[in-house]
Amino acid sequence: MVQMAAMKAVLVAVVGEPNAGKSTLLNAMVGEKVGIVSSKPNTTRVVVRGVVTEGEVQIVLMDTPGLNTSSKVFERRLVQQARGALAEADVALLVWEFPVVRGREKGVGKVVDSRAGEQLRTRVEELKAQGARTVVVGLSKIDRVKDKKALLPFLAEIATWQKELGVAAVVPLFAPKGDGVKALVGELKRLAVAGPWLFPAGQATDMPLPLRLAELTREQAMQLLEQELPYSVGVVTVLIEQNDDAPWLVRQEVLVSKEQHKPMVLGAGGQMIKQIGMRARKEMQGIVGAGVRLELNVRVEARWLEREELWREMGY
Ligand SMILES: Nc1nc2c(ncn2[C@@H]2O[C@H](COP(=O)(O)OP(=O)(O)OP(=O)(O)O)[C@@H](O)[C@H]2O)c(=O)[nH]1
Ligand SMILES: [Mg+2]
Repeated sequence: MVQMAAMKAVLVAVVGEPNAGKSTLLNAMVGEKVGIVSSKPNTTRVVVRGVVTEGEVQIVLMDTPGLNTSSKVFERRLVQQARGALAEADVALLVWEFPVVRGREKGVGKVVDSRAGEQLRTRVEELKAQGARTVVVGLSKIDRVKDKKALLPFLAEIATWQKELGVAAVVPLFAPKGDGVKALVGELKRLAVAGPWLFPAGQATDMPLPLRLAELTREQAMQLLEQELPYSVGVVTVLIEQNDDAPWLVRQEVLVSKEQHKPMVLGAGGQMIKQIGMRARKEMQGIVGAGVRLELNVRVEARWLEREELWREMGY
């Protein structure tokens, strides 16, 4: 038991461009799938909190939708959410995909973009202007830089302005493999201040279970569906029946905004929805620690992306 008086905490907003690797990093730090991940940008739609408790320190991470501007009502809402998390946080963790460019000579492959330092500085300045106090930079996808020595001039360049801009640490990461994750947790722990924990030790997230399970289905839809379809899909959990000695029953509705999208989500002979369901069910079992029977119904809900009451139903 940690004595109340010894407790420390830090509230961290995880921010960055769409597809930078924020949710992957959050999951790696928490050690459990909290946020969903796909290779398509704008996967995260809701501020997801993940909790890391180590020793006397609790780090609360708020995963945010990628910060980009958009005129669409729904996407504007995502930008607002990310800004809100930033204002609330003690630390902004900027997940920044390390820029690589194709080498000029044949066969050189990808090399560090020489403008990387300048680009990062601009990004940090933007964050400060948006109200970030302390910034920690996670250099994500560092596995794409084959020759790590090529990073040295970049790191030397950022060292010249790092202090002045309030950047507490810069940590190279390959989150899917876990590289750099411990170091990053260590840096965030150093920024914690005396104060009570927000969550009991052992709790990984405060996401309500229906939303968490809906997100797992949406993750598979994001990964398996092509083109514009993933973005028009919403998932609502309508029933969770917890059973002691039988599989749990989870019933969900998969919403699409157009009639012609429905057969695409179902797939030929129902193959697509079956795939989505099978994969989501596996993930769900890992989280609830019991067998799950998953029922999915595809429903056309015209323009759900523009209807706030439906976002609320989904937990956004
Ligand atoms: N090669 C490589 N890929 C990564 C790394 N981290 C994440 N990815 C991949 O990058 C893609 C995007 O990852 P996400 O974690 O969903 O990115 P995000 O920043 O949360 O994206 P949004 O929620 O859309 O803003 C996925 O395909 C990940 O598997 C990394 O360190 N190296
Ligand atoms: Mg994400």
